[in-house]
Amino acid sequence: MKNLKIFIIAIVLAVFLVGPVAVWAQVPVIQFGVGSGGHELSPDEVTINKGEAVAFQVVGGGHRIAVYPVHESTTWEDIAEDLFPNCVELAPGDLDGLCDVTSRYLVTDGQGKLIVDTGTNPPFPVINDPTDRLLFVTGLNNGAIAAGTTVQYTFEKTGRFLVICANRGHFLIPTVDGKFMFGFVNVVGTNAKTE
Ligand SMILES: [Cu+2]
Repeated sequence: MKNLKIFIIAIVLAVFLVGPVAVWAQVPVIQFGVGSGGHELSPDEVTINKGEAVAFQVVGGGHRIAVYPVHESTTWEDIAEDLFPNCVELAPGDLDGLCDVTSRYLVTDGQGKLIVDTGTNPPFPVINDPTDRLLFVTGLNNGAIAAGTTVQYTFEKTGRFLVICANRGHFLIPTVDGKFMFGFVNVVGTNAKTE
C-alpha cells in the first residue's frame, strides 16, 4: 500500500515536471521584429518536423507575415542579392538612406525560380504576391499586425520555406547590420530532425 502511494506520487510529479516542458519544447518561437531597427527575425532559421508548428511572436509595429516555399538549396544570399544591389550606401554601414522601396523587385530562390514579385508602390504598399504563398497575415485592410500578437502556423509539407515581412520597407531595406527582414523554416520528415 505504501509503495502504491509512492508510485502514484511519482507519476503525478512526472506529469507536472516533465509534461509542460515537453509541450513547450515542441513549438519553436521566432521573434518577428527585433535586432537593429526592429527589422530582424530571431532566430532567422529553424528546423521542425512535418506537422509541427512555428510561433511567430510579433515584436513592435509595422509587420506583416508571408511564407513562400523555396528550393532546398536556397541560401540567405540568394534572397538578399535580389534586394541589396538596389540600395546606395550613404556612409560605411549606413545602407538604409537611399534604398528604393517603390520599385518592383523580383526575388528568386537558389534555382532562379521567381518566389516573390513585390510589384511597384503604388499600387502595392504591402508586398502581396499570392502565387504559391502558404501564409499571409496582416491587420485589417493589409495593415500591420498588432504588436504582441503571436501567430502560430503548422507546416504540413516538408521543404524549405522563406518567411518575410511583407512591409516593403522592412523587407527591401537592409538594416545597419546588413540584414533584411526575412528568415527560413526547414521542415523535415517526421523524426528526421537532428538536434
Ligand atoms: Cu516588418
